[in-house]
Amino acid sequence: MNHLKDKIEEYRKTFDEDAARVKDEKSLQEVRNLYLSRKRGYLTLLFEKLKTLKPEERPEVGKSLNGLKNYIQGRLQNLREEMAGPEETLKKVDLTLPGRKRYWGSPHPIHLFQQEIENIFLGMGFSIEEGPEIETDYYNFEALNFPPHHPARDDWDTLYISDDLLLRTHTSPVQIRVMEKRKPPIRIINPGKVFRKESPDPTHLPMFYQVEGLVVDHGISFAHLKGTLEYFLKTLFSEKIKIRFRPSFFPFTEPSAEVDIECTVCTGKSKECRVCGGGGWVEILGAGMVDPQVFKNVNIDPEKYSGYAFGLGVDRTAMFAYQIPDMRYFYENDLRFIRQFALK
Ligand code: 2NM
Repeated sequence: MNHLKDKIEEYRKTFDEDAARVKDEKSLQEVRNLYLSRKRGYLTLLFEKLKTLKPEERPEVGKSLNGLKNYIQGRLQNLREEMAGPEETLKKVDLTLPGRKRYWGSPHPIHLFQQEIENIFLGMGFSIEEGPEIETDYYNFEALNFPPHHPARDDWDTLYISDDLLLRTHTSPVQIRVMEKRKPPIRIINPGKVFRKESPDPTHLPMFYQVEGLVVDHGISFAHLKGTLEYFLKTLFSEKIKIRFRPSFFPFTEPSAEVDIECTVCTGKSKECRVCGGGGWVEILGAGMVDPQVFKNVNIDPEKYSGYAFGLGVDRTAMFAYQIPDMRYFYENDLRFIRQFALK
C-alpha cells in the first residue's frame, strides 16, 4: 500500500516536470499518453494495482489516485487552451447572450416632472428664471403686498435665519427681482425649492418644489390667464381633463382664483376617494391678476401695464399625476420607488 502511495506522489512530481516542457500539440499528446493512455499509461497501471490492495485499503489510495488523475486532466486542459489562443476560448462564450444591464442612476422623478412642466411653458414662449433660496423679508413678503402681520410671516410658517433673512416660502420673490430689473413684456416661469415650517406628513414637507409664472404686458387680461392655464393643464394631464376656476384671495393678486382639475383617480365617483376626499376635484394651481400695488413696488405703471401670475406645487401635482399617496416617498431615496421613474 505504501508503495502505491509513494508512486502517486512520484508521478505528481514527474508530471509537473513533463508538463513544463510541453510546447506544442504533439508534446502535449505525448505527455497525455504517458500518464493517461488506456493501455500503458502510468495512472492506468496504478488503477490496475489498486485491485490488488486489501478492500479496506482501497478507498484511501483510490481517493488520492483520483485526485492525481483530476489534477493531470485539469492541467492538460489548461495547457490545451493556452496553446489554442482566443478563438478556442471564444467558442465557449455565447456571444448572443444579452449583456448584463447596469443601473446607472437616473434623474429624480420630481426633477423629471418639473422639466415636463417647464417644456410646456417653454413651448409657449416663456423663459426660465431662478433666484436665491435665502431671501429678505422685503422680497418674500413686503414687495408682494403681504401686510406686516400676515399669518404667513409668523414663526410658525416661515423658517427665519435672522430678523430680516429667511428661507423663501414661495418663488414669487424671483418675479419681484425680474420686474425690478426688466421692463415689460415679461413672460417667465420660476421653478425652484421653497421652505415652510411643516412637520412631514403624507401631503406636507418642510422643503418642496414650486413653479410660478408671470406675464406682464399691455392689455393682459384674465382671459389670457385662463387660456394659458387651460392649455397647460390639458397638455400636462390630458386633452379631456375637466378644469374649474374658483374665486380665491392672495395678497399679491386681484382678482385671484384657485384652479382645480377633476379627480383622475375616482373621477368624482367615490365618496371615500383618498385623493380628492370624495369632492371629485383637486386643487392644482393658484393664480390671479397682479395687484396694482405690486406693480408700484417695482416701478411698473399699472395704468399702462397689466399682468397675471400663477403658482403650483411640483411635488403635489406629481402625486396626482402618478397617483402617489405619500409625498415623503419622493425623498426617502428607496431605489424600488425611484427606479420606477428611470428613463428606459
Ligand atoms: C401664486 C398664486 C397667485 C404670484 C404673484 C406674483 C407677483 F409677483 F406677480 F405678484 N408672483 N406669484 C402668484 C399669484 C403665485 O402661487 C400659488
